[in-house]
Amino acid sequence: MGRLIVVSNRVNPPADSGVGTAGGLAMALAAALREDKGLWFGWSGQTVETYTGQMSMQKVGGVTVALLDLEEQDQSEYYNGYANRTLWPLFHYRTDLVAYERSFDEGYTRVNTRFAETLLPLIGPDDLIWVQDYHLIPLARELRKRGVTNRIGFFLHIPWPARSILSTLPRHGELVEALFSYDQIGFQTEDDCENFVDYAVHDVQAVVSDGGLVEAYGKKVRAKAFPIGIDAEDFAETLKSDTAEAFRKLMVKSQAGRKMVLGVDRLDYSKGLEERFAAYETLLADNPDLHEHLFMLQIATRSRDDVDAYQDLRARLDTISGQINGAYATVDWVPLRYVNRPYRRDELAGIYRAAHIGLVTPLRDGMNLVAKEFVAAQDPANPGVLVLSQFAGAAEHMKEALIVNPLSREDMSEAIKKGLAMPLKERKARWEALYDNVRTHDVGRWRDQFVACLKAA
Ligand code: ADQ
Repeated sequence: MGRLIVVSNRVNPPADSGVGTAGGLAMALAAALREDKGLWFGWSGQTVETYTGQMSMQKVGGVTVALLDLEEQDQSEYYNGYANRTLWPLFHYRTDLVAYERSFDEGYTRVNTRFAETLLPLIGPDDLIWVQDYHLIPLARELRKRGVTNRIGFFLHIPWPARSILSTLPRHGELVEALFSYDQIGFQTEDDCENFVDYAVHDVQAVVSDGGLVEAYGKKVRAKAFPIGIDAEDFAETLKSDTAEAFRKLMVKSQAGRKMVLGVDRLDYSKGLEERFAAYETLLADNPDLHEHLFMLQIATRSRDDVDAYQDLRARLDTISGQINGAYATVDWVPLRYVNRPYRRDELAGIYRAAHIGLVTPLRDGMNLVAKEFVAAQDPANPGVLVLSQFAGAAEHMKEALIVNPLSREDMSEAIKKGLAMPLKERKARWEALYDNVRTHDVGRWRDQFVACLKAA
């Protein structure tokens, strides 16, 4: 029996001492790799002056990782370029922010080729290869060119856009054709999967048969939704930790009896932070009776600082948050606490638990694990309310949340108000249904189903 080989842009297995602080995805992949004596391959995050193709192998937390150094030009064209300035905005429907540059295309292909060449000698005849995310769409094509016949699967963590959006990308056909070098492609939602099939059927006359087999370019690929989840069991453990409890207490104390509306996101334009602040301002403007009885805590950790759109967004959020506090704060009430520093998972768990409302309102999101973590962190006897964007992948399965359109500040403001006033009985009923889903559809199930399906392909 072969091993599992996971390939992703960055490699981050939890270190032995890092249990409770690493993300659920890293933990789930690492667990599978440990069981299978597998390998995790990717970019080291380091750049060297001249690319040598040398890779370093090491064991981290019982997982073998192989890391490749790239050149600075690779980082700017492939990572900051095609991945984060072309595909990320495009797949999140922000055609206004998409940069199309030939050099980005070239960098993307070059790095995928480099990944393939370096990985090639490590692949055994029966190994199963699982490629993660939009940075590496062409990797299977590059491996096939070099004679690899192993099963190769691909999972996309972000949305797959509608056909009309995708077709604004120069050479979009090439990108789609590259996906047909995989045996299986997984999406977060049925909607994403339908978007892919719709493109394949209309633009390349693909034939679709039972079980999601899509045939085009003389190849067949299985396209299917595999919604990702959190590691619910581990999260429950984290929640019991001393740090989580200390943070919960700290928050309760600092709330001073006021209700807390909480947002936790990477500082990213896809997360709808400006719209969220605007909705909160509408809530304050329309409801003077709520003043001093609530506050909003938005944790927005800086991300992709090298990309202009992220710097611009940060500047706008600084302005808007200042305006809200300037207009509404009193000597002993700050209506909006806006925080850019990062928090650990165990700290976040305690903060989630102290919240009355969880605001998860992205304009587009593959899944959104914050929504699931918020639910998992609630006190069953007195749970908070999740306000969730209809455009988060999570909304496909979390129907008992208060579902909102993040583009409507009135919609969101009303949902927050409704959540704050929701009777305990209704809060419990909604939470129980949500938690049941979070617990059963966890990250272990996501991984096992993807791998089992790929093995059977
Ligand atoms: P992300 O866009 O990073 O992930 P998300 O799923 O919300 O988004 O968060 C991933 C993890 O980061 C969560 O575990 C969360 O706790 C943590 N995180 C987020 N903001 C944080 C903050 N300010 N401080 C500390 N931790 C924070 C991409 C896709 C998502 C998809 C995931 C997994 O964009 O749609 O759900 O991959 O597939």
